[in-house]
Amino acid sequence: MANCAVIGAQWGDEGKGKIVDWLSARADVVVRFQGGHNAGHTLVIDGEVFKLSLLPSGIVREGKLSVIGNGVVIDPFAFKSEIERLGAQGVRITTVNLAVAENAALILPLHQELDGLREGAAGDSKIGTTKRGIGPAYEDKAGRRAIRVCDLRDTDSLGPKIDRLLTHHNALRVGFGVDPVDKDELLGQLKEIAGFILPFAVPVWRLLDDARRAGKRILFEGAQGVLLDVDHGTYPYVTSSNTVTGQAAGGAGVAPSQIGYVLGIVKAYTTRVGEGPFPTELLDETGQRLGERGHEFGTVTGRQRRCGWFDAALVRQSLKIAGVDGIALTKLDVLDGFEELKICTGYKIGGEVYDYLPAGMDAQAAAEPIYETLPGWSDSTVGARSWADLPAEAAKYVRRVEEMIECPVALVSTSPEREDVILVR
Ligand code: 2SA
Ligand code: MG
Repeated sequence: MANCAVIGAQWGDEGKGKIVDWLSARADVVVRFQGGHNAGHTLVIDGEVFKLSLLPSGIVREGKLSVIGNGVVIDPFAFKSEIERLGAQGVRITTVNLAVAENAALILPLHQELDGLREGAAGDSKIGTTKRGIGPAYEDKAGRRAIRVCDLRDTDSLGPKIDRLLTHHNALRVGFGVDPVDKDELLGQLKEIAGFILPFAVPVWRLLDDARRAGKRILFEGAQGVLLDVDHGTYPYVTSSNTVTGQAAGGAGVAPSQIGYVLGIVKAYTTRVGEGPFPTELLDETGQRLGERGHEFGTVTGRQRRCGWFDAALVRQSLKIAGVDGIALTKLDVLDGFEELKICTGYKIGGEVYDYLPAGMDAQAAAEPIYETLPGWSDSTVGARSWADLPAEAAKYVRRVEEMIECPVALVSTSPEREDVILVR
C-alpha cells in the first residue's frame, strides 16, 4: 500500500476511527493534521472500547508511530489526561510511539472559556461547538499571537509572549464581563505542563521525510468532515480548520504528492451534531430510529446527533472537493429492517432545482431535498464480511449510492468491530 489519507465526507462521525484503525494495521505511521480534541474517534477492539479525541487512532496498535502534526491545535492538559486515560486501559504511550509537532499551536484554558462565553452569548445564532476552545485557538494562530509547543522550551521568554496574548484576550474578557486572565497563573500552568509534553516535541516535517525515505507507509487521519471545513463546509456552521485532503500536506509538513490514495468515509445515512442546515434531517420516528440503532451520541460531548436520509448530492460534492479515490461506506447495518429507504439526489431552492448545495447560508437553510426511494431489506447485515453475505436489496443500495456519488465503494463496514469489513475491490 502507498500512503493514504482518510477524510470524513459528511459532518463528521462517519466512522473514521474504525477504518483508520483497520488501515493502520497496514501502515507504519499515523498522522493527525487538523482539528484538536474536538474529534471523537471510537475504536472497538475485542469488545473493548477506546475513545480518542486528540491522539491519532494508530496509538492503540503496537509498533506504530502516531504523529500530531502542526495543523492540529493542542490542549496540553487534555493531551496529558488522554494519555493517562489510555494508559489506564493498558495502552503504553511513550516518545517511541508518539510525536508532536513542535510548531503546533496550543489551546489554553482561556480559549476554552471564550468558546463557552461566545456560545452562551449567541443565543439562537450559536454554532453548537464542542466548547473545547478550537475556534479561539485557531484565531490566535492566524492572528500570530499563539503560544506554540516549542515556546514551552524557554520559559524565560514565555512572559512577553503571554503579554501579547493577554493584551488581546483581556480586552475581550472585559466585554463579556469576566475577570482578566492572571499572567502568573497561566505562566505557572504552562511551566508545569511543559515537562510532560516537551519530550514528545520534534520537527515533524523531518520525521515524516525520514519515514518517506525509509519507505515507511504513512496514513493521514482526518477529523470532522468536509461539510465542516472552514472554506467548503456549511459556513458559518463549521469547525475552524480545513478538513479537506489538501490540509494533510500543510498540516503535517509533507508534499501534496505524498498523500497517496484518498479514502472518503461515508455513513450510509446522515448525521450532524451542532447547529446548521441539514436538508435531509428527519425530525420524526424514522430519524429517532436511525439515532437509536446507530447509537448516535457525540463521543466527546455526549450530545445527541441529528439524523436523516443519505444525501448523495452533498456527498458527491464533498468527494469532488476532497479528491476522493474511493469510499468506505459505514454503518450499513443501521439501515437493516427499514421497509424503504430514501436517498437525496438534489434540492429545490426558491423554485429552482440544484444538483449541489450552493454556498449561501440562506439558500442552504431553504434547501428542500429531492428524493429517490429504494426498497429496504429485512435480513441482517451485521458483521457481514463478504459481498455475498449482503441481502440483495442491501447490495443494490450500495451500488445505487456508488452511482449517485460518482465514486467507487472500496469498503463496506458492517459493525463497530475491527474485522467486520467487506473489501469491495
Ligand atoms: P468546534 O468545537 O469549534 O470544532 O465545533 C464547530 C462545529 O464542528 C462540529 N464538530 C463535530 N461534529 C461531529 N463530530 C465531532 N466530534 C465529536 C464526535 C463531537 C461530540 O465525534 O462525536 O462529541 O460532540 C465534531 N467536532 C466538531 C461541532 O458540532 C460544530 O458543529
Ligand atoms: Mg466522531
